[in-house]
Amino acid sequence: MNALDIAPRLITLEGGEGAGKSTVLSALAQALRAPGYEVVTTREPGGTPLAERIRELLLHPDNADAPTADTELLLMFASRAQHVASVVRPALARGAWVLSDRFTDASHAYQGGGRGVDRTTIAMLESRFVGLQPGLTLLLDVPVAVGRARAQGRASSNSVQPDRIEAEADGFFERVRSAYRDLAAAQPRRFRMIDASQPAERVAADAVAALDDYLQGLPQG
Ligand code: Z5A
Repeated sequence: MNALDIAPRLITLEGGEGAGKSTVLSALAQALRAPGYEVVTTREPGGTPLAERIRELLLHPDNADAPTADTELLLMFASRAQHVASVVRPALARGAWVLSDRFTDASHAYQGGGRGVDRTTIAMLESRFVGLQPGLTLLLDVPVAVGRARAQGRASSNSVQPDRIEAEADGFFERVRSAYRDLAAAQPRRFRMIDASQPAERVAADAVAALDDYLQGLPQG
């Protein structure tokens, strides 16, 4: 299996439902743009027109022919392969920073931890179709009940139904959270864990402080 190339300018945000990734992504983008860096903000599943269509297939709430765990995994990686080839790699190649709302760690947490897909299969797909690892990953950690209550609050104020994955039971999200925390513990140089149960401004401030700390540790140039 090929080793993953570490991309110092690729920063990813991870966490459970309602962790507040969207708010933090804007704060990080602003912090990086202030000194004049080019920043590309993107997300997974999605990030290109084709990958966004795969996202719709993945999240559609119609469970009559719901994807199996293997189909879900392969669709996540199909979306990611397209995203990496058409957005992430070209941006990194021209020297831009890429901020992605979720990346491969989400497959380790949701399909690995949540669905029980074996980690060797996920690692093989990551090596073959991604080949890249972020330099920094911020894990927004929040108790499942808190994150779900936020997501439900937003859904009811926008009158939208939960998508297929949001409709999973609490036990699924507890396994996802635990898998994320295990990933962070296993790779302490790449991961910074942020307490996302705090008020949104505090979470954003902690995330920007973690970014500053990361930038200080990078070689100049
Ligand atoms: N998925 C997967 O299974 N495998 C993969 O490989 C990948 C993804 C890449 C879609 O992802 C689904 O795909 C997701 C994982 C799976 N399934 N689930 N669940 P997504 O990232 O698009 O979906 P999401 O995690 O459901 O997004 P989200 O709930 O929108 O999370 P968020 O971006 O972290 O939250 P937010 O939009 O910033 O905030 C949610 C609400 O909470 C909103 O009303 C905010 O105003 C409020 N909020 C945010 N922060 C706070 C604080 N600190 N206090 C109070 N209220 C807050």
